[in-house]
Amino acid sequence: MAAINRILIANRGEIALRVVRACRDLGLSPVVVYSEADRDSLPVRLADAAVPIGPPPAAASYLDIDAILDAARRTGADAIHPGYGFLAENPEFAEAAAQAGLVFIGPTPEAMRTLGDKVEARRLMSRHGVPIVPGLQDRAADVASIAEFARREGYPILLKAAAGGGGKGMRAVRSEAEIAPAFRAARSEAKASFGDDGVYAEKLLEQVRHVEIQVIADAQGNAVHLGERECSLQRRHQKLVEEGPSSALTPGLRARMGDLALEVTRASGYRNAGTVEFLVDREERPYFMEVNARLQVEHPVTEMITGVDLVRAQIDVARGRPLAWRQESIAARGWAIECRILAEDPSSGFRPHPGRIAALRLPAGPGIRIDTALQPGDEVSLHYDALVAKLIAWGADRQEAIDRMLRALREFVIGGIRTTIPFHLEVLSGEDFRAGRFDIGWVEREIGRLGARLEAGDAEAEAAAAIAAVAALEARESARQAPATATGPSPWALSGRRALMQGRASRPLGE
Ligand code: MV4
Repeated sequence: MAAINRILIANRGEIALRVVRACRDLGLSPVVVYSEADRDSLPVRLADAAVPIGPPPAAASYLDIDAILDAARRTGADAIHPGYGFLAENPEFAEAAAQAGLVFIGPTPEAMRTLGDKVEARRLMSRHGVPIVPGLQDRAADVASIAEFARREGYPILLKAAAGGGGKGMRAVRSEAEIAPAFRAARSEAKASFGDDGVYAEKLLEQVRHVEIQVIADAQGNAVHLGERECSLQRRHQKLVEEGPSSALTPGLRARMGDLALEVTRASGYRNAGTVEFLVDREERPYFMEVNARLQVEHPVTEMITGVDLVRAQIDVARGRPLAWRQESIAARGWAIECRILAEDPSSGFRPHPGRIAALRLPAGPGIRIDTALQPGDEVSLHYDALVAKLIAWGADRQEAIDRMLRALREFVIGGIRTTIPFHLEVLSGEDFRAGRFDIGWVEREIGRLGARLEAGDAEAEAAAAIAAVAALEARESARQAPATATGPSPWALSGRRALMQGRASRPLGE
């Protein structure tokens, strides 16, 4: 048992705040590191201590291992939570933390290394009877070995970086003539992104769904799975909507994939919360893709349907406690959907849209959870991920979850930047989503049609944001002059501006 009293959070934004809250719930002391861009952020305000570690670029702050370990030492932290992204899946960081006497809240460096090498992970899983996509057993030595594989399996094939993951450095190949240039491009991209030019080939699966299984494993070798999340609605490997359960799974397939995920966990000696990623084809066959050896952005979907606090579970297994559950004690209840609210403009090809938050109205009410560190006045910069909030809706069934999500999206106002809220409104009110009719290519195929509808709605959305900004100022003003409001016009009277706002909120969708 490793005693943990103070956790240093090596991250920022909503996930830093999520871990701060878990620490409070557990009676532990949260400390954060922050870059100059995040000095006034909510996690910095709410932590027991906050240590500046450098200028805004991540390479000079959130990726600076020495600065982070130094902050841990100076604040007397005994553990490190890496969140997701940045150093979360860096075995050198996990190792350096252990060397410094800190508990790393994540997998062992060995498991991280095994799972980080896709060729090695595929071989291991194949030995354990986990289905993998037909592909090369080794890194490709030359064009000829790829051509031979493709002649055997047929086109199209997909070149992947051995050190890759999350879709980086992949190249689809549809004929023999394309192999040589694709191989060259994939190698140099892999080298540049991962410092390792190893590339291998798989058969390319098309019209598939991305379904992932959440697992949690302790240091004693116990593991349970917490069901699946459907993550097919994505664009350029940025997930946009996730839900659980997946409407693509039958009870039989769900049970089988749960067992497979546990086999993957055992085979790799995994400890920590983790996600086993599969593609599921139209014949309902699952294929192991990779393990995400960290807490994931979309973990609240699973928390909402199982009631399990995954960050708490991570901390508990890291300090050596055995899992509090057996598989039979885990039950999924109802349906949860997450919309990733990004500072990107969906009407212009998801162009990043930085800016100052001029107004903020967060939705609430039955079944709604929001994970965000956003505060009015915050500057959304280009230095980091565009994710500004995660909106999660729970319902007793899928229909209720969708309806609550739509209600919350209509309440949500973020003034000063453009966001993906209009995109989510269009998707969730559309026929395909309601019918569960989508695959990993859906957003790319539909974005043209969606874009046209979004442009039409833009002027209105922008006006609403500006109005919210004015309304927020007025509300503060009238609160300060409390007696005057009794005689003056009621702040709740339907002024022209308020009426306009409500008009936007009640506009029927899909027009
Ligand atoms: C694939 C694939 C099709 N065939 N492998 C992307 C993320 C990484 N974990 C693996 N990825 C894919 N691997 C074969 N053999 C398609 C993808 C893929 C994808 C997977 C899940 C969710 C979205 C995706 C978008 C594009 C490609």
